[in-house]
Amino acid sequence: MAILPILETPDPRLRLISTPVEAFDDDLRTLIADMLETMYDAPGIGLAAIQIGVPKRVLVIDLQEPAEEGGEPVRNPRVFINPEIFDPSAGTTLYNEGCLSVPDQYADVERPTTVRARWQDEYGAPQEAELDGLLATCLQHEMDHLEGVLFIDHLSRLKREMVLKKLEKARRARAA
Ligand code: GNR
Ligand code: NI
Repeated sequence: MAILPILETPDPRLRLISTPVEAFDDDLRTLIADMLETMYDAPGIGLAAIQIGVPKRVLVIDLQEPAEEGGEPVRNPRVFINPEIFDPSAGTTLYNEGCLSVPDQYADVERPTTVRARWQDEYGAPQEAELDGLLATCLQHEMDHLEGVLFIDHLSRLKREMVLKKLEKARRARAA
């Protein structure tokens, strides 16, 4: 297992369209283990393979919600291979999103509240579920990465440029 560097915007690799997984082999399971370790280390609640430079349709998500109020977070890693979403709800939810590839910047993004999703697990077995809450939001954010889309692309041009300017300012402050 390895913690890998996370690509940050404007790295052009974040704009690639990821290709479907065909081989459910040990290399895939190593990639998943590395993605989970990198996500927990960041820390983040989701990661797409392209964020570590691998243009494959592989996502990991762990919302790490405490089992009880004030309790320790309990790990619940979820793996989505070749995911698809359909039947988005008409109702939408605003969530203040962030992205490990746009570090420390947050903005409200509106997305369907619930979606149905189909995907494969790490052994290739098909899965299907209706998702809601933060899991629905996060899966939609991660699926955007598979198409080379970042959450800032959902903002108005003015808001996107404000976020990118703040990111540059934070980077300059760190370098100084
Ligand atoms: O850690 C993350 N938090 C988050 C918060 C709201 C909506 C989406 C996310 S995903 C993000 C990690 C990441 O960049 N995944 O691609
Ligand atoms: Ni992201």
